[in-house]
Amino acid sequence: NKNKNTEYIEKSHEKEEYRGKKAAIAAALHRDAIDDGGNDENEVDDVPEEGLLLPPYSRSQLKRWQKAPFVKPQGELPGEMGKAVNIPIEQEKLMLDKFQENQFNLLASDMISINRSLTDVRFEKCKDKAYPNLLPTTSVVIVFHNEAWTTLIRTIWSTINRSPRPLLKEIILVDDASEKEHLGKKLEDYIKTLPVPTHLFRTENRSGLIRARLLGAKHVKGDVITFLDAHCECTEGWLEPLLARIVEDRSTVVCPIIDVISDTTFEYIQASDMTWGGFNWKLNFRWYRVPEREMQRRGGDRTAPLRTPTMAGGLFAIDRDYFYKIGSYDQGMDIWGGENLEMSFRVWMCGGTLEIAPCSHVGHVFRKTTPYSFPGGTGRVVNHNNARLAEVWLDDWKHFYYNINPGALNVPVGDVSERRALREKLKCKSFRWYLENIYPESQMPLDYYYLGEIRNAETSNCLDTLGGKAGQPLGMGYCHGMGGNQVFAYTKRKQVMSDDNCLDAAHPRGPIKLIRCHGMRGNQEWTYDSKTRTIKHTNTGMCLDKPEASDVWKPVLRPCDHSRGQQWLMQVDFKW
Ligand code: LR7
Ligand code: MN
Repeated sequence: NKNKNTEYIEKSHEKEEYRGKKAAIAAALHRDAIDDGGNDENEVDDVPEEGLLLPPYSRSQLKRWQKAPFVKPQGELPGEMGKAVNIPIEQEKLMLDKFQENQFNLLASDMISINRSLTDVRFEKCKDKAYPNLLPTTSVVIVFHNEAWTTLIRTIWSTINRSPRPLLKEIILVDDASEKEHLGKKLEDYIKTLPVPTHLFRTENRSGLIRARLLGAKHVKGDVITFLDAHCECTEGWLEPLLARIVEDRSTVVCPIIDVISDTTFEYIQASDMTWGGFNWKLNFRWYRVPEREMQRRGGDRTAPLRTPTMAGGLFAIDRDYFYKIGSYDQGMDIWGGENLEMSFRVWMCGGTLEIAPCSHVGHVFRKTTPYSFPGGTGRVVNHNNARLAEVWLDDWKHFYYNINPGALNVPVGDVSERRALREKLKCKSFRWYLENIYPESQMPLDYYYLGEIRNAETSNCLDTLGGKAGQPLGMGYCHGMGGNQVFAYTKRKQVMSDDNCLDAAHPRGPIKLIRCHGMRGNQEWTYDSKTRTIKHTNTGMCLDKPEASDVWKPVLRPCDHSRGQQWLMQVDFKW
Protein backbone atom coordinates (compact mmCIF):
# COMPACT_ATOMS: atom_id res chain seq x y z
CA ASN A 1 0.00 0.00 0.00
CA LYS A 2 2.96 2.31 -0.29
CA ASN A 3 1.64 3.45 -3.63
CA LYS A 4 -1.62 4.50 -2.18
CA ASN A 5 0.22 6.22 0.60
CA THR A 6 2.21 8.17 -1.95
CA GLU A 7 -0.92 9.04 -3.81
CA TYR A 8 -2.40 10.49 -0.64
CA ILE A 9 0.58 12.71 -0.28
CA GLU A 10 0.68 13.61 -3.95
CA LYS A 11 -2.91 14.70 -3.82
CA SER A 12 -2.42 16.70 -0.67
CA HIS A 13 0.54 18.14 -2.42
CA GLU A 14 -1.53 19.96 -4.94
CA LYS A 15 -2.03 22.53 -2.22
CA GLU A 16 0.25 25.54 -2.28
CA GLU A 17 1.55 25.35 1.26
CA TYR A 18 3.08 21.94 0.91
CA ARG A 19 5.15 22.61 -2.20
CA GLY A 20 8.81 21.97 -1.83
CA LYS A 21 8.37 19.40 0.88
CA LYS A 22 8.03 16.63 -1.65
CA ALA A 23 11.58 15.38 -1.30
CA ALA A 24 11.37 15.23 2.46
CA ILE A 25 8.14 13.32 2.37
CA ALA A 26 9.45 10.96 -0.24
CA ALA A 27 12.47 10.30 1.94
CA ALA A 28 10.23 9.60 4.88
CA LEU A 29 8.17 7.26 2.80
CA HIS A 30 11.09 5.02 2.02
CA ARG A 31 11.37 4.04 5.63
CA ASP A 32 10.14 0.67 6.50
CA ALA A 33 6.66 1.20 7.80
CA ILE A 34 6.70 -1.94 9.82
CA ASP A 35 10.16 -2.15 11.32
CA ASP A 36 10.04 -1.32 14.96
CA GLY A 37 13.60 -2.38 15.72
CA GLY A 38 14.61 -0.31 18.70
CA ASN A 39 15.93 3.22 18.62
CA ASP A 40 14.63 5.07 15.62
CA GLU A 41 14.71 8.56 17.01
CA ASN A 42 17.07 9.61 14.25
CA GLU A 43 14.57 8.66 11.64
CA VAL A 44 12.59 11.68 12.60
CA ASP A 45 15.50 14.04 12.87
CA ASP A 46 16.62 14.10 9.27
CA VAL A 47 13.24 15.21 7.98
CA PRO A 48 12.26 18.81 8.55
CA GLU A 49 9.09 18.76 10.59
CA GLU A 50 7.86 22.23 9.96
CA GLY A 51 5.12 22.45 7.38
CA LEU A 52 4.94 18.74 6.80
CA LEU A 53 1.46 17.62 6.10
CA LEU A 54 2.12 14.14 7.37
CA PRO A 55 4.75 14.12 10.07
CA PRO A 56 6.96 11.07 9.79
CA TYR A 57 6.51 9.93 13.34
CA SER A 58 7.77 6.44 13.74
CA ARG A 59 5.71 3.67 15.11
CA SER A 60 7.65 3.33 18.31
CA GLN A 61 7.37 7.03 18.86
CA LEU A 62 3.63 6.87 18.41
CA LYS A 63 3.59 4.04 20.90
CA ARG A 64 5.43 6.12 23.45
CA TRP A 65 2.97 8.98 23.12
CA GLN A 66 0.21 6.56 23.49
CA LYS A 67 1.66 5.14 26.66
CA ALA A 68 2.22 8.46 28.38
CA PRO A 69 -1.11 10.01 29.24
CA PHE A 70 -0.86 13.73 29.88
CA VAL A 71 -2.71 13.46 33.14
CA LYS A 72 -2.52 10.28 35.18
CA PRO A 73 -5.81 8.80 36.33
CA GLN A 74 -6.63 9.53 39.93
CA GLY A 75 -6.32 6.24 41.75
CA GLU A 76 -9.13 6.10 44.26
CA LEU A 77 -12.18 7.57 42.57
CA PRO A 78 -15.08 5.33 41.58
CA GLY A 79 -15.39 4.03 38.04
CA GLU A 80 -11.65 3.50 37.48
CA MET A 81 -10.85 0.78 34.96
CA GLY A 82 -14.28 1.40 33.52
CA LYS A 83 -16.01 -0.15 36.51
CA ALA A 84 -19.63 0.49 37.41
CA VAL A 85 -20.41 3.21 39.92
CA ASN A 86 -22.85 2.30 42.64
CA ILE A 87 -24.79 5.10 44.22
CA PRO A 88 -25.36 4.78 47.97
CA ILE A 89 -28.99 4.27 48.86
CA GLU A 90 -29.30 7.59 50.66
CA GLN A 91 -28.43 9.40 47.43
CA GLU A 92 -30.95 7.55 45.31
CA LYS A 93 -33.46 10.39 45.19
CA LEU A 94 -30.77 12.84 44.12
CA MET A 95 -29.62 10.35 41.50
CA LEU A 96 -33.10 10.01 40.03
CA ASP A 97 -33.59 13.78 39.97
CA LYS A 98 -30.31 14.28 38.19
CA PHE A 99 -31.08 11.50 35.74
CA GLN A 100 -33.85 13.64 34.23
CA GLU A 101 -31.40 16.32 33.11
CA ASN A 102 -29.54 14.26 30.52
CA GLN A 103 -31.28 10.89 30.61
CA PHE A 104 -28.20 9.29 32.10
CA ASN A 105 -26.84 8.93 35.62
CA LEU A 106 -25.24 12.32 35.96
CA LEU A 107 -24.53 11.79 39.65
CA ALA A 108 -22.41 8.77 38.75
CA SER A 109 -20.67 10.66 35.95
CA ASP A 110 -19.86 13.50 38.32
CA MET A 111 -18.23 11.09 40.77
CA ILE A 112 -15.87 9.64 38.14
CA SER A 113 -12.53 11.24 37.32
CA ILE A 114 -12.49 13.17 34.06
CA ASN A 115 -9.36 11.11 33.36
CA ARG A 116 -10.64 7.76 34.46
CA SER A 117 -8.71 4.70 33.43
CA LEU A 118 -10.23 2.02 31.24
CA THR A 119 -9.24 -1.55 30.54
CA ASP A 120 -7.64 -2.29 27.20
CA VAL A 121 -10.48 -4.04 25.44
CA ARG A 122 -8.66 -4.76 22.19
CA PHE A 123 -7.76 -8.13 20.77
CA GLU A 124 -4.14 -9.01 21.55
CA LYS A 125 -3.35 -8.88 17.87
CA CYS A 126 -4.45 -5.24 17.72
CA LYS A 127 -1.87 -4.19 20.29
CA ASP A 128 1.10 -4.80 18.07
CA LYS A 129 -0.40 -4.08 14.71
CA ALA A 130 1.89 -2.17 12.41
CA TYR A 131 0.59 1.12 11.13
CA PRO A 132 2.14 3.27 8.42
CA ASN A 133 4.86 5.57 9.67
CA LEU A 134 3.02 8.43 8.13
CA LEU A 135 -0.39 9.13 9.39
CA PRO A 136 -2.50 12.20 8.66
CA THR A 137 -3.41 14.60 11.43
CA THR A 138 -6.96 14.86 12.61
CA SER A 139 -9.24 17.45 14.11
CA VAL A 140 -11.78 16.00 16.50
CA VAL A 141 -15.17 17.66 16.12
CA ILE A 142 -17.64 17.40 18.98
CA VAL A 143 -21.06 19.03 18.75
CA PHE A 144 -23.43 19.29 21.70
CA HIS A 145 -26.69 20.69 22.87
CA ASN A 146 -27.05 21.05 26.66
CA GLU A 147 -24.47 18.35 27.35
CA ALA A 148 -23.49 17.70 30.97
CA TRP A 149 -20.13 19.05 32.08
CA THR A 150 -18.38 15.86 33.18
CA THR A 151 -19.36 13.76 30.16
CA LEU A 152 -18.22 16.49 27.77
CA ILE A 153 -14.96 17.11 29.60
CA ARG A 154 -14.28 13.38 29.88
CA THR A 155 -14.80 13.06 26.13
CA ILE A 156 -12.21 15.79 25.62
CA TRP A 157 -9.67 14.36 28.08
CA SER A 158 -9.96 10.82 26.83
CA THR A 159 -9.28 12.18 23.35
CA ILE A 160 -6.24 14.10 24.54
CA ASN A 161 -4.88 11.34 26.75
CA ARG A 162 -5.25 8.52 24.30
CA SER A 163 -4.33 10.13 21.00
CA PRO A 164 -0.73 10.36 19.85
CA ARG A 165 -0.21 14.07 20.35
CA PRO A 166 1.26 14.83 16.92
CA LEU A 167 -1.75 13.32 15.21
CA LEU A 168 -4.25 15.38 17.15
CA LYS A 169 -4.28 18.72 15.39
CA GLU A 170 -7.00 20.29 17.47
CA ILE A 171 -10.34 19.76 19.12
CA ILE A 172 -13.28 21.66 17.73
CA LEU A 173 -16.32 22.09 19.92
CA VAL A 174 -19.61 23.30 18.55
CA ASP A 175 -22.20 24.45 21.03
CA ASP A 176 -25.59 24.13 19.41
CA ALA A 177 -27.44 26.90 21.26
CA SER A 178 -27.19 25.29 24.70
CA GLU A 179 -28.90 26.95 27.63
CA LYS A 180 -26.67 25.61 30.38
CA GLU A 181 -24.52 27.97 32.34
CA HIS A 182 -21.52 25.64 32.50
CA LEU A 183 -21.29 25.66 28.70
CA GLY A 184 -20.84 29.43 28.65
CA LYS A 185 -17.82 31.30 30.00
CA LYS A 186 -16.82 28.42 32.24
CA LEU A 187 -16.21 26.26 29.19
CA GLU A 188 -14.43 29.06 27.32
CA ASP A 189 -12.03 29.51 30.22
CA TYR A 190 -11.55 25.80 30.72
CA ILE A 191 -10.51 25.00 27.16
CA LYS A 192 -7.77 27.64 27.33
CA THR A 193 -6.03 25.44 29.89
CA LEU A 194 -5.98 22.36 27.70
CA PRO A 195 -2.67 21.10 26.25
CA VAL A 196 -4.20 20.69 22.79
CA PRO A 197 -5.56 23.63 20.79
CA THR A 198 -9.28 23.61 21.41
CA HIS A 199 -11.71 25.91 19.67
CA LEU A 200 -15.30 26.61 20.55
CA PHE A 201 -17.88 27.77 18.05
CA ARG A 202 -21.50 28.45 18.76
CA THR A 203 -24.49 28.26 16.45
CA GLU A 204 -26.66 31.35 16.57
CA ASN A 205 -29.88 29.41 16.84
CA ARG A 206 -30.55 25.77 17.53
CA SER A 207 -29.52 24.17 14.27
CA GLY A 208 -29.41 20.48 15.08
CA LEU A 209 -26.43 18.19 15.07
CA ILE A 210 -26.11 18.02 11.30
CA ARG A 211 -25.69 21.72 10.66
CA ALA A 212 -23.68 22.05 13.88
CA ARG A 213 -21.21 19.50 12.51
CA LEU A 214 -21.05 21.39 9.24
CA LEU A 215 -20.11 24.50 11.17
CA GLY A 216 -17.39 22.61 13.02
CA ALA A 217 -16.07 20.96 9.86
CA LYS A 218 -15.67 24.36 8.22
CA HIS A 219 -12.95 25.25 10.70
CA VAL A 220 -11.04 21.98 10.56
CA LYS A 221 -7.31 22.34 9.91
CA GLY A 222 -6.38 18.67 10.24
CA ASP A 223 -6.20 16.33 7.25
CA VAL A 224 -8.93 14.19 8.66
CA ILE A 225 -12.16 15.07 10.46
CA THR A 226 -13.04 12.77 13.34
CA PHE A 227 -16.52 13.24 14.73
CA LEU A 228 -17.46 12.21 18.25
CA ASP A 229 -20.63 12.59 20.29
CA ALA A 230 -20.21 14.67 23.45
CA HIS A 231 -20.47 11.70 25.86
CA CYS A 232 -17.73 9.37 24.67
CA GLU A 233 -14.56 7.85 26.06
CA CYS A 234 -11.74 7.01 23.70
CA THR A 235 -9.67 3.98 24.61
CA GLU A 236 -6.02 3.09 24.17
CA GLY A 237 -4.99 3.06 20.52
CA TRP A 238 -8.36 4.21 19.19
CA LEU A 239 -7.08 6.71 16.66
CA GLU A 240 -4.33 4.98 14.71
CA PRO A 241 -6.51 2.26 13.15
CA LEU A 242 -8.90 4.91 11.85
CA LEU A 243 -6.22 7.12 10.35
CA ALA A 244 -4.32 4.14 8.94
CA ARG A 245 -7.26 3.13 6.78
CA ILE A 246 -7.66 6.66 5.46
CA VAL A 247 -4.00 6.97 4.58
CA GLU A 248 -4.36 3.86 2.46
CA ASP A 249 -7.41 5.13 0.67
CA ARG A 250 -8.83 8.60 1.08
CA SER A 251 -12.31 7.49 0.18
CA THR A 252 -12.58 5.19 3.19
CA VAL A 253 -14.83 6.35 6.00
CA VAL A 254 -13.93 4.55 9.21
CA CYS A 255 -15.82 3.96 12.44
CA PRO A 256 -14.52 2.54 15.71
CA ILE A 257 -16.33 -0.25 17.49
CA ILE A 258 -18.77 1.67 19.64
CA ASP A 259 -18.62 0.23 23.14
CA VAL A 260 -21.34 0.90 25.65
CA ILE A 261 -21.01 3.21 28.60
CA SER A 262 -23.96 2.28 30.76
CA ASP A 263 -26.43 5.11 31.19
CA THR A 264 -27.17 3.90 34.71
CA THR A 265 -23.75 2.96 36.15
CA PHE A 266 -21.24 4.38 33.65
CA GLU A 267 -19.67 0.95 33.43
CA TYR A 268 -17.60 0.52 30.28
CA ILE A 269 -18.98 -2.52 28.47
CA GLN A 270 -17.28 -3.95 25.44
CA ALA A 271 -19.50 -4.24 22.38
CA SER A 272 -19.46 -7.15 19.98
CA ASP A 273 -17.14 -7.08 17.02
CA MET A 274 -19.58 -9.41 15.25
CA THR A 275 -22.22 -6.79 14.54
CA TRP A 276 -22.46 -4.33 11.71
CA GLY A 277 -24.83 -1.54 10.80
CA GLY A 278 -28.07 -2.07 8.89
CA PHE A 279 -31.47 -0.42 8.80
CA ASN A 280 -35.12 -1.41 8.78
CA TRP A 281 -38.05 -0.26 6.67
CA LYS A 282 -38.68 2.60 9.07
CA LEU A 283 -35.15 3.75 8.30
CA ASN A 284 -33.98 3.21 11.83
CA PHE A 285 -30.32 2.38 12.11
CA ARG A 286 -29.92 -1.09 13.67
CA TRP A 287 -27.14 -3.51 14.53
CA TYR A 288 -27.22 -6.93 12.88
CA ARG A 289 -24.93 -9.91 12.97
CA VAL A 290 -22.06 -9.83 10.49
CA PRO A 291 -22.79 -12.48 7.85
CA GLU A 292 -20.43 -15.32 7.15
CA ARG A 293 -19.51 -13.95 3.70
CA GLU A 294 -17.95 -10.83 5.24
CA MET A 295 -16.03 -12.95 7.76
CA GLN A 296 -14.68 -14.92 4.82
CA ARG A 297 -13.74 -11.82 2.87
CA ARG A 298 -11.67 -10.81 5.88
CA GLY A 299 -9.99 -14.20 5.88
CA GLY A 300 -11.52 -14.94 9.27
CA ASP A 301 -9.37 -12.22 10.85
CA ARG A 302 -11.47 -10.45 13.44
CA THR A 303 -8.99 -7.59 13.63
CA ALA A 304 -9.30 -6.83 9.91
CA PRO A 305 -11.48 -3.87 8.85
CA LEU A 306 -15.12 -4.79 8.50
CA ARG A 307 -17.15 -3.41 5.60
CA THR A 308 -20.40 -2.23 7.05
CA PRO A 309 -23.54 -1.33 5.05
CA THR A 310 -24.33 1.61 7.34
CA MET A 311 -22.92 3.45 10.32
CA ALA A 312 -24.43 4.62 13.58
CA GLY A 313 -23.36 8.12 12.64
CA GLY A 314 -21.81 9.72 15.69
CA LEU A 315 -18.28 8.40 15.68
CA PHE A 316 -16.25 8.25 12.51
CA ALA A 317 -13.20 9.58 10.72
CA ILE A 318 -13.21 10.93 7.18
CA ASP A 319 -10.60 12.64 5.05
CA ARG A 320 -11.40 16.36 5.13
CA ASP A 321 -11.29 16.88 1.38
CA TYR A 322 -13.23 13.71 0.76
CA PHE A 323 -15.90 14.88 3.22
CA TYR A 324 -16.61 17.83 0.94
CA LYS A 325 -16.09 15.99 -2.31
CA ILE A 326 -18.71 13.43 -1.35
CA GLY A 327 -21.21 16.11 -0.34
CA SER A 328 -20.62 16.66 3.42
CA TYR A 329 -24.14 16.58 4.87
CA ASP A 330 -27.61 17.49 3.71
CA GLN A 331 -28.08 21.05 5.02
CA GLY A 332 -31.83 20.52 4.92
CA MET A 333 -31.79 18.01 7.75
CA ASP A 334 -32.80 19.25 11.19
CA ILE A 335 -31.92 18.43 14.82
CA TRP A 336 -31.28 14.68 14.78
CA GLY A 337 -31.65 11.59 12.62
CA GLY A 338 -31.26 10.34 9.08
CA GLU A 339 -27.86 11.84 8.36
CA ASN A 340 -26.11 8.61 9.32
CA LEU A 341 -27.98 6.49 6.77
CA GLU A 342 -27.81 9.29 4.21
CA MET A 343 -24.04 9.38 4.48
CA SER A 344 -23.76 5.60 4.49
CA PHE A 345 -25.72 5.18 1.26
CA ARG A 346 -23.95 8.12 -0.33
CA VAL A 347 -20.47 6.86 0.50
CA TRP A 348 -21.14 3.38 -0.85
CA MET A 349 -23.16 4.41 -3.89
CA CYS A 350 -20.74 7.14 -4.90
CA GLY A 351 -17.58 5.08 -4.85
CA GLY A 352 -16.36 5.18 -1.25
CA THR A 353 -16.02 2.53 1.41
CA LEU A 354 -17.52 2.43 4.88
CA GLU A 355 -15.72 0.39 7.49
CA ILE A 356 -15.51 -0.48 11.12
CA ALA A 357 -11.94 -0.80 12.38
CA PRO A 358 -12.20 -3.48 15.06
CA CYS A 359 -8.96 -2.42 16.72
CA SER A 360 -10.42 1.00 17.48
CA HIS A 361 -12.76 1.18 20.46
CA VAL A 362 -14.64 4.23 21.69
CA GLY A 363 -17.28 4.14 24.40
CA HIS A 364 -20.56 6.02 24.08
CA VAL A 365 -23.30 6.62 26.63
CA PHE A 366 -26.34 4.99 25.06
CA ARG A 367 -29.57 6.31 26.49
CA LYS A 368 -33.15 5.23 26.20
CA THR A 369 -34.68 8.61 25.43
CA THR A 370 -33.39 11.91 24.16
CA PRO A 371 -33.12 14.52 26.88
CA TYR A 372 -33.56 17.57 24.67
CA SER A 373 -36.43 19.15 22.77
CA PHE A 374 -37.06 18.66 19.07
CA PRO A 375 -38.42 21.98 17.84
CA GLY A 376 -41.24 21.01 15.51
CA GLY A 377 -41.83 17.64 17.20
CA THR A 378 -39.71 14.51 17.25
CA GLY A 379 -41.79 12.60 14.72
CA ARG A 380 -41.98 15.46 12.27
CA VAL A 381 -38.26 16.16 12.42
CA VAL A 382 -37.18 12.56 11.99
CA ASN A 383 -39.76 11.92 9.24
CA HIS A 384 -38.59 15.03 7.44
CA ASN A 385 -34.95 13.93 7.55
CA ASN A 386 -35.69 10.35 6.57
CA ALA A 387 -38.01 11.39 3.75
CA ARG A 388 -35.21 13.53 2.36
CA LEU A 389 -32.82 10.65 2.28
CA ALA A 390 -35.48 8.31 0.87
CA GLU A 391 -36.26 10.76 -1.93
CA VAL A 392 -32.65 11.17 -2.88
CA TRP A 393 -31.10 7.73 -2.38
CA LEU A 394 -33.65 4.91 -2.09
CA ASP A 395 -35.15 4.87 -5.62
CA ASP A 396 -38.10 2.41 -5.65
CA TRP A 397 -37.31 1.17 -2.17
CA LYS A 398 -38.56 4.44 -0.72
CA HIS A 399 -42.02 2.85 -0.84
CA PHE A 400 -41.03 0.47 1.93
CA TYR A 401 -40.41 3.48 4.10
CA TYR A 402 -43.57 5.36 3.17
CA ASN A 403 -45.74 2.27 3.41
CA ILE A 404 -44.65 1.27 6.87
CA ASN A 405 -44.51 4.86 8.04
CA PRO A 406 -47.26 6.70 6.15
CA GLY A 407 -46.96 9.67 8.51
CA ALA A 408 -43.88 10.67 6.54
CA LEU A 409 -46.09 11.45 3.53
CA ASN A 410 -47.67 14.34 5.43
CA VAL A 411 -44.40 16.04 6.30
CA PRO A 412 -42.93 18.44 3.76
CA VAL A 413 -39.54 17.19 2.57
CA GLY A 414 -38.42 20.56 1.30
CA ASP A 415 -36.22 21.04 -1.71
CA VAL A 416 -34.03 18.03 -2.48
CA SER A 417 -32.96 19.10 -5.95
CA GLU A 418 -29.44 20.00 -4.84
CA ARG A 419 -28.93 16.58 -3.28
CA ARG A 420 -30.23 14.86 -6.38
CA ALA A 421 -27.90 16.99 -8.47
CA LEU A 422 -25.05 15.87 -6.25
CA ARG A 423 -25.96 12.24 -6.91
CA GLU A 424 -25.89 13.00 -10.64
CA LYS A 425 -22.64 14.90 -10.47
CA LEU A 426 -20.84 12.17 -8.57
CA LYS A 427 -22.29 9.57 -10.94
CA CYS A 428 -23.45 7.51 -8.05
CA LYS A 429 -24.77 4.02 -8.51
CA SER A 430 -28.36 2.91 -7.90
CA PHE A 431 -29.89 1.67 -4.70
CA ARG A 432 -30.34 -1.68 -6.46
CA TRP A 433 -26.57 -1.78 -6.93
CA TYR A 434 -26.13 -1.08 -3.22
CA LEU A 435 -28.50 -3.87 -2.25
CA GLU A 436 -26.91 -6.29 -4.69
CA ASN A 437 -23.30 -5.58 -3.92
CA ILE A 438 -23.03 -4.11 -0.47
CA TYR A 439 -26.07 -5.31 1.41
CA PRO A 440 -27.73 -8.43 -0.02
CA GLU A 441 -28.82 -9.32 3.53
CA SER A 442 -30.82 -6.10 3.76
CA GLN A 443 -34.26 -6.06 5.33
CA MET A 444 -35.43 -4.21 2.28
CA PRO A 445 -35.62 -7.12 -0.17
CA LEU A 446 -33.78 -6.83 -3.44
CA ASP A 447 -36.51 -8.57 -5.45
CA TYR A 448 -40.13 -8.61 -4.40
CA TYR A 449 -43.44 -9.29 -6.11
CA TYR A 450 -45.70 -7.30 -3.91
CA LEU A 451 -45.77 -4.62 -1.25
CA GLY A 452 -49.04 -3.74 0.44
CA GLU A 453 -51.92 -5.10 2.51
CA ILE A 454 -52.93 -8.77 2.44
CA ARG A 455 -56.72 -9.02 2.61
CA ASN A 456 -58.73 -12.14 3.31
CA ALA A 457 -61.39 -12.83 0.63
CA GLU A 458 -63.99 -14.12 3.08
CA THR A 459 -63.69 -11.84 6.08
CA SER A 460 -62.28 -8.83 4.27
CA ASN A 461 -59.89 -8.36 7.17
CA CYS A 462 -56.19 -7.82 6.71
CA LEU A 463 -53.06 -9.44 8.09
CA ASP A 464 -51.71 -7.22 10.82
CA THR A 465 -48.55 -7.40 12.91
CA LEU A 466 -50.41 -5.51 15.63
CA GLY A 467 -47.12 -3.73 16.18
CA GLY A 468 -45.76 -6.88 17.82
CA LYS A 469 -42.07 -7.51 18.19
CA ALA A 470 -40.20 -10.52 16.90
CA GLY A 471 -41.57 -13.72 18.42
CA GLN A 472 -45.17 -12.48 18.67
CA PRO A 473 -47.99 -14.21 16.79
CA LEU A 474 -49.31 -12.79 13.53
CA GLY A 475 -52.65 -11.03 13.92
CA MET A 476 -55.46 -9.62 11.81
CA GLY A 477 -57.47 -6.43 11.86
CA TYR A 478 -60.04 -4.43 9.92
CA CYS A 479 -58.28 -3.24 6.80
CA HIS A 480 -57.48 0.41 7.33
CA GLY A 481 -55.58 1.04 4.13
CA MET A 482 -53.04 3.12 6.00
CA GLY A 483 -50.04 0.84 5.70
CA GLY A 484 -48.03 0.58 8.88
CA ASN A 485 -48.71 -2.71 10.65
CA GLN A 486 -50.74 -3.95 7.67
CA VAL A 487 -47.94 -3.70 5.11
CA PHE A 488 -46.25 -6.87 3.96
CA ALA A 489 -43.89 -7.71 1.17
CA TYR A 490 -43.96 -10.95 -0.76
CA THR A 491 -40.40 -11.52 -1.90
CA LYS A 492 -38.59 -13.50 -4.53
CA ARG A 493 -37.21 -15.63 -1.71
CA LYS A 494 -40.83 -16.52 -0.98
CA GLN A 495 -40.94 -14.68 2.32
CA VAL A 496 -43.93 -12.78 3.61
CA MET A 497 -42.22 -10.00 5.47
CA SER A 498 -43.04 -6.98 7.54
CA ASP A 499 -40.05 -4.82 8.28
CA ASP A 500 -37.34 -7.18 9.53
CA ASN A 501 -39.72 -9.94 10.55
CA CYS A 502 -41.07 -12.81 8.48
CA LEU A 503 -44.14 -15.01 8.76
CA ASP A 504 -42.80 -18.18 10.32
CA ALA A 505 -44.53 -21.44 11.18
CA ALA A 506 -42.84 -24.32 12.93
CA HIS A 507 -45.82 -26.66 13.30
CA PRO A 508 -48.72 -27.67 11.01
CA ARG A 509 -51.24 -26.34 13.55
CA GLY A 510 -49.50 -23.05 14.04
CA PRO A 511 -49.06 -20.63 15.61
CA ILE A 512 -47.87 -18.35 12.85
CA LYS A 513 -45.33 -16.04 14.31
CA LEU A 514 -43.36 -13.02 13.24
CA ILE A 515 -39.73 -14.01 13.48
CA ARG A 516 -36.62 -12.12 12.42
CA CYS A 517 -36.13 -12.97 8.72
CA HIS A 518 -33.28 -15.40 8.19
CA GLY A 519 -33.43 -15.59 4.41
CA MET A 520 -32.86 -19.36 4.50
CA ARG A 521 -36.36 -20.39 3.44
CA GLY A 522 -37.14 -23.20 5.94
CA ASN A 523 -40.11 -22.25 8.11
CA GLN A 524 -40.32 -18.87 6.40
CA GLU A 525 -41.05 -20.07 2.87
CA TRP A 526 -44.53 -19.44 1.47
CA THR A 527 -45.86 -19.84 -2.06
CA TYR A 528 -48.52 -17.46 -3.28
CA ASP A 529 -50.61 -18.71 -6.16
CA SER A 530 -52.16 -15.73 -7.88
CA LYS A 531 -54.88 -17.88 -9.48
CA THR A 532 -56.13 -19.77 -6.44
CA ARG A 533 -54.97 -16.90 -4.20
CA THR A 534 -53.64 -19.33 -1.64
CA ILE A 535 -50.58 -18.73 0.51
CA LYS A 536 -49.10 -22.16 1.02
CA HIS A 537 -46.50 -22.91 3.66
CA THR A 538 -43.84 -25.08 2.04
CA ASN A 539 -42.56 -27.03 5.05
CA THR A 540 -45.96 -28.08 6.38
CA GLY A 541 -47.86 -28.07 3.08
CA MET A 542 -50.67 -26.21 4.85
CA CYS A 543 -52.49 -23.09 3.71
CA LEU A 544 -52.88 -19.78 5.48
CA ASP A 545 -56.50 -19.58 6.60
CA LYS A 546 -58.78 -17.03 8.24
CA PRO A 547 -58.91 -17.19 12.04
CA GLU A 548 -61.08 -19.72 13.82
CA ALA A 549 -64.14 -18.62 15.77
CA SER A 550 -62.32 -19.08 19.07
CA ASP A 551 -59.77 -16.40 18.30
CA VAL A 552 -60.98 -14.16 15.51
CA TRP A 553 -57.82 -12.10 15.24
CA LYS A 554 -55.30 -14.92 14.72
CA PRO A 555 -54.90 -16.39 11.23
CA VAL A 556 -54.07 -20.11 11.24
CA LEU A 557 -52.71 -22.92 9.09
CA ARG A 558 -55.18 -25.52 7.80
CA PRO A 559 -55.10 -28.24 5.16
CA CYS A 560 -55.55 -26.58 1.77
CA ASP A 561 -59.21 -26.79 0.65
CA HIS A 562 -59.56 -23.72 -1.58
CA SER A 563 -62.26 -22.27 0.64
CA ARG A 564 -62.73 -18.49 0.56
CA GLY A 565 -61.13 -18.23 3.97
CA GLN A 566 -57.89 -19.43 2.36
CA GLN A 567 -57.95 -16.81 -0.36
CA TRP A 568 -55.81 -13.75 0.07
CA LEU A 569 -55.82 -10.71 -2.14
CA MET A 570 -52.51 -9.35 -3.35
CA GLN A 571 -51.74 -7.56 -6.60
CA VAL A 572 -48.75 -9.71 -7.25
CA ASP A 573 -46.55 -8.72 -10.13
CA PHE A 574 -44.41 -11.74 -10.96
CA LYS A 575 -41.96 -9.63 -12.87
CA TRP A 576 -39.00 -11.85 -12.17
O1 LR7 B 1 -30.04 19.52 18.21
C1 LR7 B 1 -29.08 18.85 18.54
N1 LR7 B 1 -27.84 19.43 18.53
C2 LR7 B 1 -26.72 18.75 18.91
O2 LR7 B 1 -25.64 19.33 18.89
C3 LR7 B 1 -29.17 17.49 18.91
C4 LR7 B 1 -28.03 16.80 19.29
N2 LR7 B 1 -26.82 17.44 19.31
C5 LR7 B 1 -25.62 16.72 19.71
C6 LR7 B 1 -25.73 15.96 21.02
O3 LR7 B 1 -25.45 16.78 22.12
C7 LR7 B 1 -24.71 14.85 20.82
O4 LR7 B 1 -23.42 15.24 21.17
O5 LR7 B 1 -25.39 15.72 18.74
C8 LR7 B 1 -24.79 14.59 19.32
C9 LR7 B 1 -25.61 13.35 19.00
O6 LR7 B 1 -26.84 13.39 19.65
P1 LR7 B 1 -27.32 12.22 20.63
O7 LR7 B 1 -26.19 11.79 21.46
O8 LR7 B 1 -28.54 12.67 21.32
O9 LR7 B 1 -27.66 11.14 19.56
P2 LR7 B 1 -27.61 9.52 19.66
O10 LR7 B 1 -26.36 9.07 20.27
O11 LR7 B 1 -28.88 9.08 20.21
O12 LR7 B 1 -27.68 9.23 18.11
C10 LR7 B 1 -26.97 8.64 17.06
O13 LR7 B 1 -27.73 8.98 15.88
C11 LR7 B 1 -27.75 10.35 15.59
C12 LR7 B 1 -28.64 10.49 14.37
O14 LR7 B 1 -28.79 11.80 14.00
C13 LR7 B 1 -26.36 10.89 15.36
O15 LR7 B 1 -25.77 10.35 14.21
C14 LR7 B 1 -25.53 10.57 16.59
O16 LR7 B 1 -24.24 11.05 16.41
C15 LR7 B 1 -25.54 9.09 16.81
N3 LR7 B 1 -24.71 8.60 17.87
C16 LR7 B 1 -23.90 7.53 17.65
O17 LR7 B 1 -23.68 7.06 16.57
C17 LR7 B 1 -23.31 6.88 18.86
C18 LR7 B 1 -23.74 5.45 18.89
C19 LR7 B 1 -25.23 5.35 18.97
C20 LR7 B 1 -25.75 4.24 18.23
C21 LR7 B 1 -26.25 3.29 17.63
MN1 MN C 1 -24.99 10.09 21.59
